[in-house]
Amino acid sequence: MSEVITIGEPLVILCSKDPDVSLVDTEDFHKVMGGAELNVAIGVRRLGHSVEYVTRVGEDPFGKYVQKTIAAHNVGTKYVSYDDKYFTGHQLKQLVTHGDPATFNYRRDSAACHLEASQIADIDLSDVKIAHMSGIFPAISDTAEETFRAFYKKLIAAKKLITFDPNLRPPLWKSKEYMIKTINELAGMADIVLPGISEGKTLMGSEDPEEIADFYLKGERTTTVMVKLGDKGVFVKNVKGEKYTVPSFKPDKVLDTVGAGDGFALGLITALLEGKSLKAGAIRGNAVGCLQVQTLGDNDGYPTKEQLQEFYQKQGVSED
Ligand code: KDG
Repeated sequence: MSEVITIGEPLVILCSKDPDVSLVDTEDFHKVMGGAELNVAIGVRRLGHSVEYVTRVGEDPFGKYVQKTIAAHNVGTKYVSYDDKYFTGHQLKQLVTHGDPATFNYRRDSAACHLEASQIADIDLSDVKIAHMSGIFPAISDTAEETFRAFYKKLIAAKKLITFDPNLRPPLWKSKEYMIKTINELAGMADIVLPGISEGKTLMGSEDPEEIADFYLKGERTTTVMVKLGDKGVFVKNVKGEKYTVPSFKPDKVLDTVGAGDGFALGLITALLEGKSLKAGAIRGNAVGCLQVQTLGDNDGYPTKEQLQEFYQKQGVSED
C-alpha cells in the first residue's frame, strides 16, 4: 500500500495549440492528462513517494489512456475501476497568453460520477500517512458526494492526516448555496485546509487571509489553515495562534497557471512525509507552484527531487 491516497475524477484534456484562438475556431489540439487530485498524485510520485489514486473511468479510449498514463507515472492503479455504461470525463482547454485558460467540461454523468461507496469500502489504508481530498469530486454527482463522505469517514476512523483543498468549481455544483455549505462542512473534517484567497470571498465572505484562516480553524478537526495568496505566497495560521506568511517565488515566465494550487498541496504533503515542518511544506508548496506555471499542461512542471534542489539552489533558499 502507499503513503498517500487521493480520490477524484481524471480529465483527459484536449488543449488548443494556438494561444488566444477560441475553442470554436481552433483546429489543433494536443492531449494531456489532468484532474486536480490526479495532478497531486503525479507530483507526489515524481518527488519519490508512493501514492494510490481512487477513481472510475469508462471502457473507452480515453479511459484506457488514463489507465496507461497513470501507470506510466507509477501512480497506483489498484483502485481504478472501469465502467462499460458511462464515458471518461474530458475537457477542452484554450491556451491563452494572459490569465487563466478557458475550459469546457464534458463530465456530467461520466463514469466517475458513478463511483459508488460500496466500491471504496475495502480500500486498505494500513500504510497510508496522508490523504488528499478536494472539493471537486463531491461536486460532480450525488453518488460521488456520498462516496466522498464515506471515504472521509473511513480516513477519520483510521486516524489519517487529511489535507483538503476547496478547489471551487461553481458550474459543477447544483447551487452556490449548496456548494458553500458542503465545502465548509467538508473542510472542517480535514486537519489542514488549503483555501485560495479568492475562494475565501465566496466561501465565507472575506478576502482577509487571517479572517479566512480563523473561520476554518473553527472546524471540528482542523489544526492548520494555509491560505494561498497567489503571487504573494501563502498565509499560515494554526490552532495555537501561530501565524506567518511564506513569500512566493517569482517565475521567469507564466505559460499556464493551471495546476499551481495542486502543486502547492503536493509540495506540502511530500515535505510532511519527509518529517519536515509546516513552514518547510509551505516553502516547497510555493516552489512546486512556481515551477508548474512555467510549463504547459496541468502537471508537467512538477519537479523531481533533483529538479527541486536545482530550483532552490538557483533561488538561494532552503527549506530548513
Ligand atoms: O486544479 C487543476 C484542475 O483544475 C485541472 O487539472 C482540471 O480537474 C480539473 C478541473 O476540474 O478543472
